[in-house]
Amino acid sequence: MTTEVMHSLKRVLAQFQLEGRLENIQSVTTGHINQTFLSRFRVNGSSKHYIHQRINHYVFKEPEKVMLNIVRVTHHAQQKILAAGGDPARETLHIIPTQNGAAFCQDEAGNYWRTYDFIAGARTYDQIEDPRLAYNASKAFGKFQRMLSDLPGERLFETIPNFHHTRKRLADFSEAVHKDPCNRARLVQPEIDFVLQRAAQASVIVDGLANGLISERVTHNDTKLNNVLIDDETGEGICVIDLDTVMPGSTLYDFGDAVRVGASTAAEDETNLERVDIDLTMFDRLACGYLEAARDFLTPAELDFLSFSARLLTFECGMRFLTDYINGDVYFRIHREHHNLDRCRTQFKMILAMEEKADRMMSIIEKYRG
Ligand code: ADP
Ligand code: GN1
Ligand code: MG
Repeated sequence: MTTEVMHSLKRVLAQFQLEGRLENIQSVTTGHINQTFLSRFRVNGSSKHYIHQRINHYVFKEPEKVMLNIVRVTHHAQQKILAAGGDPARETLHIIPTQNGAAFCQDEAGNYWRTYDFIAGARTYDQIEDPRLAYNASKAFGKFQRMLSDLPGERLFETIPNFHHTRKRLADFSEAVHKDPCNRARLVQPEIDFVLQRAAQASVIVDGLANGLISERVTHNDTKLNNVLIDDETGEGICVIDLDTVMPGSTLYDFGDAVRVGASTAAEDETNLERVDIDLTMFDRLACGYLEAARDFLTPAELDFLSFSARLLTFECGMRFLTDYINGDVYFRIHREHHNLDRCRTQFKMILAMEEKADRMMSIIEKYRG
């Protein structure tokens, strides 16, 4: 971190109600969207940590609305956790207010910042290999949906409009191919064809939501397993984090996206595609954990589409990576050349594997749907 960045970070931190004397700040590098920092303060001889995040203003055009949603969602979660005899300090995010009592502040360049208490004794895993942890992480998402199923008040803001509107994502993709601003479309014709062959799938869940077959609910919408903090000692999924996209959606988005990442045998950006497959043991654990928490509030239509949702969300994400590659990598943070194309290819390889194992995935859902 340069001294200049450090100085501006210190000015940002001074805007929040933090206890003690700052000892250290470091960057947390997981995640493709926000910028996250971990700070350590000295308070009466012991250490206290905080998480500071610069909200990605390109992705979240209205950060105020993001924070209004998060305030409501965490407040509701705190009450539910207390009522259930849990520990709200570990089981949901806690926003640290600014000196003026606001949930966020702006720096001199106009960037938006927020601070959370750091939840200690737990960590996130970019790739989960232990089936028990996959079960626990998936169950945490089910419990999260349940906790928010009676969120009072108005509909939450859509922090990214049409975030999982797969048909609109397909339209954005077609537009990118048509405009081809970086002359990259010629490099990805097989991937473009792959999308076009599956274009009809893009309408399944959006049409279901529009005609009432599938219920709209408050969902997380970004359920990579690394958005669950796993307790270091018990291995339980204690807290669902990364709440920027909590908004009206479908439970199918959350389950499908958790499978996309959690049941893959390889990293999202693996370049050796032979390593990429769907691990049915992991899929079994994800389905079991999620359904244990969510089975009794899901409708038969939602249960019917669970297996398909994994394919659809993988398709949508692969198409988004491809669109961003064609557009010149303007959305997802990349760490090497062609990174978004590598990510796209793993998603498409996962789809082929899921298409091949569709019947077995269906039987696993049947086993747990009750
Ligand atoms: P992104 O949107 O970039 O994925 P996240 O909100 O998921 O950002 O945060 C990035 C990482 O920071 C997480 O994977 C987790 O390891 C860590 N983290 C975030 N919030 C907390 C918290 N309150 N306590 C502990 N660790 C956290
Ligand atoms: C982004 O923020 P992060 O890294 O958890 C993206 C998700 C994608 C994911 C792919 C707001 O998630 O939608 O599925 O990358 N988040 C946003 O890895 O676009
Ligand atoms: Mg995250």
